[in-house]
Amino acid sequence: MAVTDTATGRRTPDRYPTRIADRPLLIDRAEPAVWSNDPGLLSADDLASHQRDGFITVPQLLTPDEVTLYSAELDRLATNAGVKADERTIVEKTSQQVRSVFEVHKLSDAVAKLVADERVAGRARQILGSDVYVHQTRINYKPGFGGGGFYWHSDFETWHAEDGMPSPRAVSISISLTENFAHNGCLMIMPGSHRTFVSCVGETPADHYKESLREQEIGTPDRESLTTLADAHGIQMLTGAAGSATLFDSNCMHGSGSNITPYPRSNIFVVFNSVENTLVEPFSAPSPRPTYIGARDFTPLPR
Ligand code: 6CS
Ligand code: FE
Repeated sequence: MAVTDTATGRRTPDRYPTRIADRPLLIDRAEPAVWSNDPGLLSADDLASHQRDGFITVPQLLTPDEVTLYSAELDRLATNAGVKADERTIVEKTSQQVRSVFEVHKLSDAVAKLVADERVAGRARQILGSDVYVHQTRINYKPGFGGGGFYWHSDFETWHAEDGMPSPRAVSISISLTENFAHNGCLMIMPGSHRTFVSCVGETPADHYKESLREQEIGTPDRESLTTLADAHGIQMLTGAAGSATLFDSNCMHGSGSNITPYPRSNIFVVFNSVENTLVEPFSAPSPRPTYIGARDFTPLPR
């Protein structure tokens, strides 16, 4: 199977078929997680653990003053009536609390500056071994007393099927702006799961992304595949102080629980894609998602 880019006529083979069969499949990943040994803020040990586990933790990425600055920005956006009414804002299923705001780097100059910061984009370039562009940014607020969880999934499975991302040569960074505890819905990752692509069952309905961003059902792995991966790799809880960060590979099996504590788990997520891995037509969806979820401006971030 392949997809043809209608703009260029370029045909791209589909090495990760998903949402096309009536039973799940486990496919060995062909590509590395780390694409260079370039020197930079990440040490050789950091790069080795990203290659092995699929993620790296950065205990302090932001200074306390920066945490204060970006937290104020998150509060401004969450309480801004225009932002709340914007199509890029997703509210919780069970309440009208803001769940996520997408394309936040276009809504906040401060976030745009952070995205391009060497501490953030530079680490992504080191891992991906190329120039990078922004595929997606979002704030996940996960408010106290009811912030919804995110069921197990591979981001790459969705970005491949619905956005047309050819290979898993993309990396996310989750920057914590509140303390991420085990009890308030921290990120959970199966270390090493990024080396296996789980092909999911169930065709992608047209225009289902809005609902999916509130509670994903299509593109979620079956329980047998999840059990196989959890038995093989275990589950690690990525806790950390405000200002800490986690870089994680696009194909990590990850999720997070709901938050019934009084303490919000608010993080900024930035997804960097390699300029060598730009989007083509969706591999398994009737049409691409809007560009505020899967960007189609492939302009590299300045070094
Ligand atoms: O579909 C997406 O692009 C978004 N959904 C999840 C559950 N994680 C990645 C991303 O934010
Ligand atoms: Fe995700």
